[in-house]
Amino acid sequence: MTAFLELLRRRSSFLLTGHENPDGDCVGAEVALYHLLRALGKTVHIVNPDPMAKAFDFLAEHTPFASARTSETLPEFEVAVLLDCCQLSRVGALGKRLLASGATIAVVDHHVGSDAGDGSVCYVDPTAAATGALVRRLYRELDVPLGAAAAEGVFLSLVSDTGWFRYSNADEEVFAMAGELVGAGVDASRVYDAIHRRNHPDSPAVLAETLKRYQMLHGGKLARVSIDKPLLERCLRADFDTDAVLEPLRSIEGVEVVALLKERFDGGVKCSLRARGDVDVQAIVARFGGGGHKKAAGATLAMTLNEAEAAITDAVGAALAGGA
Ligand SMILES: [Mn+2]
Repeated sequence: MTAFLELLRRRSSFLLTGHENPDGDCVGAEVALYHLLRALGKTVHIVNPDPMAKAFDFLAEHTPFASARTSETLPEFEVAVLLDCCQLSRVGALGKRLLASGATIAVVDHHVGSDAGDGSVCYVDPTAAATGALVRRLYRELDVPLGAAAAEGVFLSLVSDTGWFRYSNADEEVFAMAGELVGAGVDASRVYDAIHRRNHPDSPAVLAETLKRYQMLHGGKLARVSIDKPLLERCLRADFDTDAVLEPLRSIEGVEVVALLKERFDGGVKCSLRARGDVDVQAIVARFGGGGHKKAAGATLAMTLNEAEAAITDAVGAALAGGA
């Protein structure tokens, strides 16, 4: 943290970015760091590889967001900060532009192994529940008061990565921060409604169709669902967050691992694993070049959907047997 704080103090212009299809932790942490840097008198821009998802558009009320897809030129910056990821390859086509800029690459992240990524200055803590929690700690170190917009950002980070405080990473720091953030004016139910209660009219039908395809494997310990390209197209048309299928599967008694496999339009299969109990899904995806956390991890597999189903099922089976 010390080296990262030093970087914030010494440099004057920053570009904040995160992984493709930025999730709530990523954009929430960006918002919080944006307002911290502004409070320190710095020049700062948020430029993400992709446009903001509709679910998070309420953040734009107080914080400007740009997308690299629509920005021909990047603003001037001395430091690029990757949030909630650590590799330029995760930032899509923007990664090459950041590298070519010659700017210092910094990383703020809570994924396992992120200090070995592309950052020359890293603030990484895999024990933190969310990247937004790390940014909150920076406010404290620098003695900068947390404003309303930043508080909403940190709150979004926490609820995104803890599943609204249900997962085992919802630790004492998370609950203490949540109380403090609500005290600072965050309207939790407004945030919930903004994210989860503005769904497309087709979303229940798409959820039903997706859930129809789940399979129970390994004696009921693995629940697996696959989304092929035609179904993925329907999901996209209904602006449907496919992660919504994880919870009903995770809720089945005896399930230890949930696997969501999505065929990608540009080839390969995106696999997301969630664990309940002791299985380390980060170790499972590591052998496929993926990453994440012990209980939530993902990888992109250069395989057909059928091949990926078999490979993931085998790997989860080995982990369940204690051979991960
Ligand atoms: Mn995260």
